[in-house]
Amino acid sequence: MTDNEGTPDALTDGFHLLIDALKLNDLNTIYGVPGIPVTDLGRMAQDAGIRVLSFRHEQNAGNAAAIAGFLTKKPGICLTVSAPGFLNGLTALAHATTNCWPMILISGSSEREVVDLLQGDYEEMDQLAIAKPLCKAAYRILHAEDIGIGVARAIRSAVSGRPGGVYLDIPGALLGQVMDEAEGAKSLVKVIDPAPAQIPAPSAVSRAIEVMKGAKKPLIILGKGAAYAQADEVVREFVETSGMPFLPMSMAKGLLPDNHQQSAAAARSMALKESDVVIMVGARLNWLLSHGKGKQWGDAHSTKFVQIDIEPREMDSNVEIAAPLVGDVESCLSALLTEMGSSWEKPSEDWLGPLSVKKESNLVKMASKLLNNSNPMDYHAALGVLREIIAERPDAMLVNEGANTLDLARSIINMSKPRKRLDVGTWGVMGVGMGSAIAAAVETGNPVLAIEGDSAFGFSGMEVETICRYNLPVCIVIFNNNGIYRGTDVNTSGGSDVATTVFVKDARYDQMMEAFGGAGAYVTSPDELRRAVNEAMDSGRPTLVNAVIDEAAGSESGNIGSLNPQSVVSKK
Ligand code: OXT
Ligand code: ADP
Ligand code: MG
Repeated sequence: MTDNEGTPDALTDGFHLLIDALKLNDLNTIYGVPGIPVTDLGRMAQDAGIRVLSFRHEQNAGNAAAIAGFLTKKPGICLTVSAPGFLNGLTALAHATTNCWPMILISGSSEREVVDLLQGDYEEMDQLAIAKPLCKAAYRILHAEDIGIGVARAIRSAVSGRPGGVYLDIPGALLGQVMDEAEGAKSLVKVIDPAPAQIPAPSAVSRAIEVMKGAKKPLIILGKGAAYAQADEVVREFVETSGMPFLPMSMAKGLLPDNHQQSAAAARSMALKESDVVIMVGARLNWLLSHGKGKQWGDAHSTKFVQIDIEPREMDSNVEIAAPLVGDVESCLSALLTEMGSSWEKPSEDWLGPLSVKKESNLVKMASKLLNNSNPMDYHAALGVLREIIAERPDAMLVNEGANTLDLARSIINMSKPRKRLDVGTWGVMGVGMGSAIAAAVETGNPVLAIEGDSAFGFSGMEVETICRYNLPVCIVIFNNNGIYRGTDVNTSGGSDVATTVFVKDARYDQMMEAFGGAGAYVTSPDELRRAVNEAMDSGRPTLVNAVIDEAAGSESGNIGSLNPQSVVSKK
């Protein structure tokens, strides 16, 4: 190509256009694993000032991108190679979609001509077709001049309405396609107002107010959609103006401090069972809330629901919603506040009094358990220590997965700021821990405490090398009870294999961190645990604390043992 004077025109290519399109939209971090055909893309992105974090497995990179989406309201970017790398990333993309977090999985792929004739290309797979049912939207870009619009479409799909995961298919040849640099620059799109406010209809607001006014025992449930919305001030104002007790779902903890007077978290069962009107704010009536019916809700099917959600199809998903309020959390709560005015009648002591008695009794029961100084430690003894450490560091990020390790940490460790608690989410999925910890450190710059069951940690444990490589301020505490739920199961067949839930006894996970230059600690008492974790959180040095937990202390599946099907046939 030449211009009028005969000098060569400046050229660009697919690599540069993709990088420029991401940067133009302030997407400045990529989580991924390099390889054909995206190795140079990662190198060039790094060279262009994007932070490119290379992981040891795509699922962990994808989980990092998913959490980055939750924390920032911008799509987290995960970059993978074709077929196997793509599939490794796909679980995380589905996880992001299920949790309503924005994420874009960008995967290199083989050429259409070869894939569609099934001619056996290197890592051949019809990735677009496979991704489609597992995410919110899936696109393929075939021409360099479409990269700008393709990336824009992916961003808008990920963050607008109910957020979710988007797949972007990048055939290898696209990256090498060449076009005029000026034309290329013109083809890029800066997405304007990617997640527009969604204002609720005035009639829907009035209906909600009427239902709220009729309540004798109202309850607010805050979900991780409310945390995602970053409408923290309005949420606080709504809760405090209403005077209603509130329950935070796991990742909504800290939206208002857990020690807030109106928190009913320590009287959860009573609050759910006895409330007559429940205002759902960015939370779904899924399995985590017993689908809004049954014993947990007092069996009478008399609870009336007001539901605030950006997704209209969420309404009536499980039970009738008396007052659907479709819109974003900030707009809906602001509209409610306007109608409530300054003289809103707060709930009566007939409701708040007994609730607070129940709450106090659970708090007292809990307090005594936390002082347990047993050796080996039980969950309460160890979590009592970590609770203090988090209380002293309100800005620290808390990552949490496991079964007992998850359920007990959720109720024991108070959160005092929004979006500080990251856990297994809607699927209860193990393996999100290290991806979440890495993204938490990268996106916030704050110290991270990852409280991990020994099984949970194993799903993404190799990323300790990644944590050391990038020198991230992550302290992992492994609750080592020698297995899944407990380390005490026996193989009843009499064979020599250990039981299916049991691991190598007294494994030295701490040495994994030491192998890569981080600090390891092996602790058996609350005092040793306190010392090791404080030192790690203060120094910011990558650390793994192997906390020995009584192998008999846990229960099957933690708090959700009732979900296990029971066999009625006795074989012996
Ligand atoms: O009101 P009542 O009296 O009822 O009391 C409640 C509260 O009021 C009270 N409370 C308090 N009291 C005092 N003070 C305070 N501050 C306080 N706060 C609350 O405490 C009780 C309980 O309150 P809570 O927790 O709020 O309420 P509850 O009833 O538990 O809430 C219900 C739920 C459903 C909302 C809640 O339980 C919840 O969110 N659960 C999430 C559960 C979950 O997702 N679990 C993870 C999955 S389990 C299983 O699937 C596992 N696997 C299989 C597997 C998975 N998941 N993924 C993949 C990819 N492959 C396989 C595996 C392999 S777990 C697992 C590994 C497990 O082993 P580990 O070694 O990792 O872990 P360990 O178990 O430690 O060994
Ligand atoms: P939890 O597990 O904490 O109960 P869920 O993930 O089940 O939370 O529910 C989150 C809900 O929040 C989803 O239904 C989602 O559509 C909704 N949501 C996400 N972002 C917003 C927003 N900005 N405004 C309103 N609703 C939102
Ligand atoms: Mg365990």
